[in-house]
Amino acid sequence: MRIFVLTGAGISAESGLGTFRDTGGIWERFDPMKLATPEAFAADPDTVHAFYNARRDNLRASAPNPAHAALARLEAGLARGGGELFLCTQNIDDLHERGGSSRVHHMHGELFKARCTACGAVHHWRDDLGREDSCPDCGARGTLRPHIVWFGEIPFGLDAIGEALARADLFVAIGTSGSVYPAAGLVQEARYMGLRTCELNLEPSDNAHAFDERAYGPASDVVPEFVERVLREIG
Ligand code: BJW
Repeated sequence: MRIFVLTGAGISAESGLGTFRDTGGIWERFDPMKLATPEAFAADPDTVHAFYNARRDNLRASAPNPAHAALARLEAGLARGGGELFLCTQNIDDLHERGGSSRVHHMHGELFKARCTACGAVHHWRDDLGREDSCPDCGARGTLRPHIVWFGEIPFGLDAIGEALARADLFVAIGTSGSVYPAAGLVQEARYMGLRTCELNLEPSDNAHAFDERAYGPASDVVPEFVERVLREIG
């Protein structure tokens, strides 16, 4: 069996990382147009760096929850049976990796990476980032930006996503509101390709009608239940 899983901020909510659009979410407290666009970064890099430095602090202090661990068990279980898990996350955190997943496709980038706008090199970067920092590869100063996909930028690895969807049997969306494209359109692509579709979320998403199966509750409950059921089915 081949499963394509798309995760969103809801899977990391119980790890203490905020979601974006829930009540009290990140975009209720901060204006995304002033923080998560290339234009915002060009106009005021210090404010954008400060926002992501605070998010890095928060991520360093957080830990994976049972939903992340369950997806790692699913990856191992499917691989044992000759199947595959393609884990595609919109999240910029590293909680899937810390939860034990070995292959994670970060379509919106990674908070613990920085990219040089001069030479294009991507570097692991766990600490604060600012205009005083230099690129370890080319030495240019003030050219590093968060390795994150902002509004108006093209998500990473869309070809790999399309290929993985084309060879999957089941599409599962976990903890995502289904409001940011192109990720939000993947469930429809999956349907056109004939995949079964399943939503696991705290509550019905904007796309809930597009799913064949749905289970609602906190990710730390519904994801392990789903994974144990799949692992029993594949024996
Ligand atoms: C729980 C839970 C618990 C809570 N347990 N669940 C039509 C087509 C194509 C593009 C567009 C289009 N219309 C508009 C666009 C442009 C735009 C867009 O979609 N805008 C919308 C807002 C309308 N898209 C873009 O700009 C994208 N690029 C693009 O389109 O390029 C053009 C192109 C594409 C393809 C081919 C050719 C050209 C880029 C989007 C980049 C998104 N970036 C962000 C910020 C990242 C950096 C940062 O973190 O600061 O990514 S925005 C933010 O939203 C973040 C997330 O990854 C993304 C999705 O949010 P997510 O994960 O769904 O979170 P929430 O908060 O929305 O939902 C949480 C869910 O969890 C809820 O359902 C809760 O119920 C649930 N939940 N607690 C389980 N305990």
